[in-house]
Amino acid sequence: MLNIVLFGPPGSGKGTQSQKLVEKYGLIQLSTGDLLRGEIEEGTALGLKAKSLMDAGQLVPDEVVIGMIKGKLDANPQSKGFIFDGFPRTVAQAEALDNLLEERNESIAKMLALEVPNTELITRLLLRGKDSGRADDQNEDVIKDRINVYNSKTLPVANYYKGQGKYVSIEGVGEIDEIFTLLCAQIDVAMMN
Ligand code: B4P
Repeated sequence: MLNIVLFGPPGSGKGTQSQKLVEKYGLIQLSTGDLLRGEIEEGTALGLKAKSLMDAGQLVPDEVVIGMIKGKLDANPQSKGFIFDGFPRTVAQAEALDNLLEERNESIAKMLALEVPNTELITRLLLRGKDSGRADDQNEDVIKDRINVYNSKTLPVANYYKGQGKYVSIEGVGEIDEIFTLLCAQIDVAMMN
């Protein structure tokens, strides 16, 4: 099984690249953002609780997203591996993920971290906001709040994986296919180990 964490600030291309990686490698994408938006669409109690936090650019509580990931791991025991997209976003989530994988005799192979400057992130998200209907992409202040939350709560997750020797920085500005090639090169190496 090959398990990859695709990491980066909001708008760095995690969702975009995950879809291409799924197609090429047959891995399962676990995007906590997509899972939460699914709950909102279905009008579940969890979705209702998550919506106000997401619209304001804040993180949903750790136990909620950890529970969702556990459910998906349990539901896909035969998977070739997972791409964790937008998860973990806190050190507590990273620790919980390690525990969940350890219980299954699995581990994270690499964290691939997309590096994109803030100005580019804001431009991309405002552009997506024009037709995505996502409230969190439509207001520049909310986007800036999301970047601030990323810097304070999520960036420490990079150090967590650096400590395990699993962190790899990837240039996230450029053509989508060029960035995809950089990611694939890292995944191909991980698959050989
Ligand atoms: P997410 O759904 O994870 O949203 P995101 O980080 O904003 O998106 P992503 O980074 O995947 O977007 P992409 O670059 O692909 O999270 C939304 C919210 O959910 C969070 O704020 C939080 O409230 C909650 N949440 C999710 N996970 C959580 C967790 N684990 N814990 C707690 N709360 C959680 O795309 C951005 C745009 O850029 C697209 O329009 C794309 O076309 C464009 N783009 C991509 N690559 C490009 C390139 N190379 N050049 C130009 N444009 C590009």
